[in-house]
Amino acid sequence: MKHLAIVSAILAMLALSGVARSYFTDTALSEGNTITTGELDVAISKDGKRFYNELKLFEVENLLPGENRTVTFYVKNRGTVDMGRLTLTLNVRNYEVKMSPAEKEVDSTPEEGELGKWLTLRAITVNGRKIKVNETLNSLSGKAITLPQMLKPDESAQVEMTFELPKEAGNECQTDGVKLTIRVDAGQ
Ligand SMILES: [Ca+2]
Ligand SMILES: [Ca+2]
Repeated sequence: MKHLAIVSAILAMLALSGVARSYFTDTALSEGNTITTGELDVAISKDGKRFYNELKLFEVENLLPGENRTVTFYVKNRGTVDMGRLTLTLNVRNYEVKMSPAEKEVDSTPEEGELGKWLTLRAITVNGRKIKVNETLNSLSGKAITLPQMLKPDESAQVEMTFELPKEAGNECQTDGVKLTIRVDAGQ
């Protein structure tokens, strides 16, 4: 009986020391961790220096049949994300600037311009790399044209668009105009 009492006393001591035990400990802590999303921001410029989200880029005047004109502008990645896809979409609105006497004889629609039926986007050149387009502005209106260019953050590209009024264009598009809206869409 005495033997058993000693054993249980030892067990009780062990249990007590378990509650009060003390070892070295250590902890590492990391606070303030965040996950945010990047910014995709495309901008345009006339001179490649100052970039804007909205900007009129060019005005072409006194174009004659048989002539072509090239306009130049710049597109920049102002965000923090690589741009893997860049497209241009033209929206074309035709108008009559006025009805010249020669035009009146062949144009029966004084409210509606005819220039976009003839005016042709020959090519787009991006950083010296030319893509042939060869479509009239009316047929291009609303279609996205993919540019052969990727842009890393802070990179910009020079874009040239060459327009031509074919020599076959007749008097119906004398003193006509097109208003072009160019939308630049960028994607990852
Ligand atoms: Ca007309
Ligand atoms: Ca006309």
